[in-house]
This record gives sequence, structure tokens and C-alpha cells, in this order.
Amino acid sequence: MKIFYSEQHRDHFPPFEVFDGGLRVPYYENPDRMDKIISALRKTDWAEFNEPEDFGLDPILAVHDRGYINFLASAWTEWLDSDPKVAAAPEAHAFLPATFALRRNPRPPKTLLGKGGYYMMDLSACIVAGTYKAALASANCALSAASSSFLLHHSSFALCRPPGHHAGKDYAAGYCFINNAAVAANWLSKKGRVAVLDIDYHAGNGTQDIFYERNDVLTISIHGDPEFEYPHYIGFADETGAGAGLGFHKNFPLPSGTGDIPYLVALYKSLEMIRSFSPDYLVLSAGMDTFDGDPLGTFRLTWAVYSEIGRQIANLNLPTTIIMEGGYNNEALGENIRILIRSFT
Ligand code: SP5
Ligand code: ZN
Repeated sequence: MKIFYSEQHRDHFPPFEVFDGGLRVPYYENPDRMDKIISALRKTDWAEFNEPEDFGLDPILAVHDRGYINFLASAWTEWLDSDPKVAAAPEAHAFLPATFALRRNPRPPKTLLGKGGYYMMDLSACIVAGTYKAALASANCALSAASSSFLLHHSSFALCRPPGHHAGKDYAAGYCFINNAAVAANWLSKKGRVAVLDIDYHAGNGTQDIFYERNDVLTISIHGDPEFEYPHYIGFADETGAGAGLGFHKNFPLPSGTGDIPYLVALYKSLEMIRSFSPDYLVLSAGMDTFDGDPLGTFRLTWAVYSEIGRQIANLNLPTTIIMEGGYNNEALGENIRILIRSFT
């Protein structure tokens, strides 16, 4: 199986994020995650690592707002220039705003902090010197995997870091800056019908937002109920699309403590919807934070169930572009991914 990976992600490693209560904690979405996955995949006889191709900005701007991408490109240098304390010890800093736009009366902000609060949704999407380049390389991994699925009619794996499914058209959120799965799905939608299945523990709010009014891309997310879980404001069962897209989005919000069996029930319902949509391509947002023991999740999925999840999705028999999203139990992450994706080889 072709796996697309770039070393560029290492330069995106913020020194902290901010949790609920204002607690500064080490950045959970760290480079070690990739190392764990790579070492698990290197032990197989089917993983074939490739550098991504550069697709340029066009396929990214087909999904994201230009003002937002410009903000990502310049935020760090503007932050560096704004404060001598940052310039004196850049490695100890990250750009984050402390005021957020409610967007009741949006007007394009001009200052860096204004733009930060407008284009960022939370305190986990920290921007450092390497963030923009890493996000571009991550999107290029997704596009290279999509292109490979298209050309070879086979499944492929984009080892994306930073992840993408929380990023909307014009906002960063939850470790995500460019929505890799949405960029790949939109690119594939020019070639055929596309379904996106999001199995990260958190609701795929960015992907939901981006395709909400479209009927040519079916989007489905299975996740912790936003009634109690991040991202709190989106991912509810009654959100099913709008306009032409009505009926082309589906959320499966599940309770805290969800185990293998109820999870598989939601998965089977998702797969039925995908079958009746009859797509040509599948994009799988693969987050492993559903694992029992993930520090950011509450589900109780076992190691063995990832094999069944992978087998069931692979049974759709579609060229599947698998996109890495979350998963923060680093010790288990590599094996869990290997177990999930081996059915697609
Ligand atoms: C891609 C992805 O999985 N992003 C997840 C972002 C989640 N951010 C959550 C921030 C709130 C942290 N609450 C921590 C509770 C720990 N028990
Ligand atoms: Zn997640």
C-alpha cells in the first residue's frame, strides 16, 4: 500500500496547548505520534513509503478561504515581530489569541490578534514557525494519496500531521489548520462521487461545515456526543445538511464509555448509507482516539475491534483514501493503525 509521508511535520511542535480551565499542558498532537506509526508500518511487508507531490495552493483554495490561508502563512512572523519577548525565545512561544469572534457581525479584522480570534476556534490550534509549511505538506500527503487512489484504483494512506478534520473553510481548531480530508474529497469529487467517513473520536465539524450544502459529497461522522464532548457546538444528530445538501450529512453522536458493540452498530448504519449513495471513492478520516485509554477520549474500543472496523469498511470495495487524524495514546497508536489499515492492502 502506498503511504504518503513528509518529514516537514517535525517543525510543527508547539511547546504547549491550553486546556479547559486555562491549564497549559504539553502539546498532545506531537511528532512522536508519527514515529510510532512509521515504526509499526515498517515491520509489515506491505507498507511502501512515498514523498508527497506538491499540488500548489489551488486545491487548498478550492476548500479554504484565501484570507484564512494568508493568515496561516503570516501569523507566526507577525507574532515574532510584535513582541521582543517572543523574538528572544521563539521556541518557548506559540501564537494564540485570547479573544474570540462570535461572528454575529463579521467584518474582516486587520490586526494579528483580531485575525487570530476570527480565524481560530480554540486554544489547541497553536501556530509556531513551522506550522504553515507542515500544514501544506500534510495537505499534499492527502492530495497525493487521493491522486494515487484515483490513478491506481486502490486504497492509499496519507500519514497527515497536522491533522485536518476540525478545520473549516475559514478557521483552525483542535490541532487542525488545513482540512486534509476535505481537500482530498473535493479533489476526488471532480473525478467521481465521493463519500467521507470520519471515525475520529471527535466530531468532524470542519468537514461537516465544508460540505454541508453539497449533495455530491456524502459526509458521515461517528463520535463522542457534542452534548458533553469537544467540539461542543456541532456534530448533533439533527444536523443532516442544508439546501441541496439536505440528507447528505449524517452524525452518529455516541455516549461516553461507548464500547465495541454499540460502535459497530453505528458503523454498520454508516456503511449502509454509503452503499445506497454508491460512491466511486471513499475518504476515511482515521482517528484512533476512540481507543480505550486514549487521554483525550472516553470510548472503550479494544485493539481487536480495529481489525473488524477496517475489514467492514474495506468490504465496501472502494478505492479508499485513508487520512490520519487524531489518536493520542502514542504507545498504542502504531499498532492500532496497522490493524485498521491492513484490510485495505
Ligand atoms: C484531531 C483531534 O483529535 N483533535 C482533538 C482536539 C481536542 N481538543 C480538546 C481540548 C479540550 C481538552 N479536554 C481534556 C480532557 C482530558 N481529560
Ligand atoms: Zn479526535
